[in-house]
Amino acid sequence: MKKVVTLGQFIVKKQEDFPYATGELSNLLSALRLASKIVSREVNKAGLVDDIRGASGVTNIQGETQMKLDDYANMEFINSMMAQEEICGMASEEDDDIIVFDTEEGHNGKYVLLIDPLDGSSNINVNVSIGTIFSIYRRVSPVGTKAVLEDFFQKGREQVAAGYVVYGSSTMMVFTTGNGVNGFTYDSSIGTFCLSHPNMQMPVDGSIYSVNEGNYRYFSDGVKKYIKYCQEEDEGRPYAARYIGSLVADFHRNLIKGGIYFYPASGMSPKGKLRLLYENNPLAFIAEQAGGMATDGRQAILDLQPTELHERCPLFIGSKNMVEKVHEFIALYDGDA
Ligand code: AHM
Ligand code: MG
Repeated sequence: MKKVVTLGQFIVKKQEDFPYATGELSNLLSALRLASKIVSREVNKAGLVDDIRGASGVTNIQGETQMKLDDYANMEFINSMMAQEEICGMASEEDDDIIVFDTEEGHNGKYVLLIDPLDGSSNINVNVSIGTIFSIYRRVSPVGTKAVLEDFFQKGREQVAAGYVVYGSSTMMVFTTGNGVNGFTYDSSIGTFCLSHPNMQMPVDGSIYSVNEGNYRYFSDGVKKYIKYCQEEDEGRPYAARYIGSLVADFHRNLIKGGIYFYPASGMSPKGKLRLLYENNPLAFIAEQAGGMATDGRQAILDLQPTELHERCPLFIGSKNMVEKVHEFIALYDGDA
């Protein structure tokens, strides 16, 4: 019988591979694992909560107020990190400012966490896959002091770990600590994430393109021409168009099958839609670790210097040859703009 490796065992094993590891990162990953299980449970009964047991935001029969699922996930991840002394602060898509943990309560740790607790908001109430995206950095401010903004404004290249959880036909956690990418599928019958996708590699080429083509008229000439290229009949094209509208789910499929996801700048949103710090950077780290590529159309996402907590930037992410191809079109038709 094949030996099952649980996420817990995997984390312990990886820690043993680093002789001077203190176990702090392992603790953090374990806390994220637990919070993900709780969020997964709530996501699975989302339909029940909204349609049968009363709508979000209203008081249920026990006098408890139902929370919107994205608020619930945010609260769950914040609470789970508050219990971890390794973390000195957090940033979340759901909160305008950074969350600074109290040093007097022992939060002197060396890490900060950035998170999109429940991405794919338009899909939450319609039973379509959604996800959590997270990113961990070593702080730049001195340990023992309160976390500051600079701890969060680091280039993606500095990430210590990054991952996502996709709540799909099954729940999966995929993450990297800079030494390859591994995927774990949640077996709800035993309450455990099991290693199902060791050492994930993104195919160098693919035949799927994922973009919200409804915005086509607002895209640059380079992006428009690339979309037409995807649709031409030649050398394995036309590609299949697949767009779920949940970044994690679209990325996850392309990671496994090969493909490209892009959310470009457009006349409507000059910097695209997606957030650099807790959407693009973590997925870019995973993509590169799996042999894929992620850019803003010209430059590697991981080399961009953040200047704002919730800043947006265009994203082209996926199979290396496909991202390089879209670059050719952008360079040719959009010049230096
Ligand atoms: P959100 O953080 O509000 O959920 O927005 C991010 C999501 C991504 O998951 C998805 O790929 C994209 O927005 C879809 O946007 P659009 O509906 O404009 O295509
Ligand atoms: Mg989001």
